[in-house]
Amino acid sequence: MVEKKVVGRLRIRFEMIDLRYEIFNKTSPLKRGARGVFGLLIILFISSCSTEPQQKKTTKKPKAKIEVPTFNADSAYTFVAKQVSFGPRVISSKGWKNCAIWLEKKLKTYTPNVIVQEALITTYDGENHTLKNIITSFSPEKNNRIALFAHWDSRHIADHDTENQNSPILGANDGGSGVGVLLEMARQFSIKKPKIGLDIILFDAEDYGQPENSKFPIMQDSWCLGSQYWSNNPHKPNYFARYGILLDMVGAKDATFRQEQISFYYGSNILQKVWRTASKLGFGNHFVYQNSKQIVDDHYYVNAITGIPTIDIIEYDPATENNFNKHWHTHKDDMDNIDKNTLNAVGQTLLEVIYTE
Ligand code: AHN
Ligand code: ZN
Repeated sequence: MVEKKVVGRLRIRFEMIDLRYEIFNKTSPLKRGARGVFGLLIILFISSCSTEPQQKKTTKKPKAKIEVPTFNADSAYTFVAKQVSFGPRVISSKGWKNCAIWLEKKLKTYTPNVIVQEALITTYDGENHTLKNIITSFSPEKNNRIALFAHWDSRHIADHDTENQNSPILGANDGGSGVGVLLEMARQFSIKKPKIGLDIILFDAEDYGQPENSKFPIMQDSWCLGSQYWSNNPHKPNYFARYGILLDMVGAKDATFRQEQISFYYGSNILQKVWRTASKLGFGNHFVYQNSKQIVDDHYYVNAITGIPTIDIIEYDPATENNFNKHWHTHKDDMDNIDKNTLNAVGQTLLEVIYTE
């Protein structure tokens, strides 16, 4: 029954097609002539349209070339040295207090829009502290914005050193370098205003994470306390940025950066943009087209909590056991661990990305 019905319908359809075919072929000569004239008109119309863009091209003004400022690596280096001069920047310590005062003051010379966000935290060792996230905004009224992140604290212990493991480190590279690059960028933004809005967010208490041999009960999410707080409590209600870039350990000699897993998962297009820009500028020796394993860093919390796609530019050293910089979490992470060429590669790449947005 069903089959018959279908066959019947099919037959009707075929018949209709036949009918249309016949009508088409049996059109009167008058109708065919009219169709020819109409076709000619269409061809004339299309050809007149197609010449239009060419005419426009010749009268169009050449697009103004965007002047991207030159990153000053000497200035960035000085900013790293200044932070290190305060000593270790461990939460609640003297060096940390003085550095916070200096950072706020320095950033206020570039824009009045500087906020110090404070929050009570308890670290894995049961201590209570008030953290300070230092947040600077350029063109805060703009919706089209990018967020730049780094952590400004330094580690309270040297758990990867062979000596003096219980004393805090200077963190020239781990802490100082990312902030140094961002301070120099802030200086550039104050000289030449980019088209887009920018937020420079310096996280506190990134590096107070629980060490492997800790005698305290295991605490989840003991690292990145400043970024966790900010992600849950952004400095502005409903804050959003198109994307974010985190800088961590961006100052060591011959440092290489790989495409880190979490960054790739949340922001592969940003990774491509940054890596492509770096190779265009001749920094392909630093920005290597290779993947690296996932690193739980501030960008992980920003991605997971805020939904702002954020990448991490972080040194990857295949020669070390932990794949971080060879002086990672040791007392050798001092100014001797900082190289202006690396600061420049990162800073100039980011300026190019930002000013061409
Ligand atoms: C961990 O070692 C879990 N994350 C690396 C994040 C980090 C530490 N960045 C700088 N210091
Ligand atoms: Zn660290």
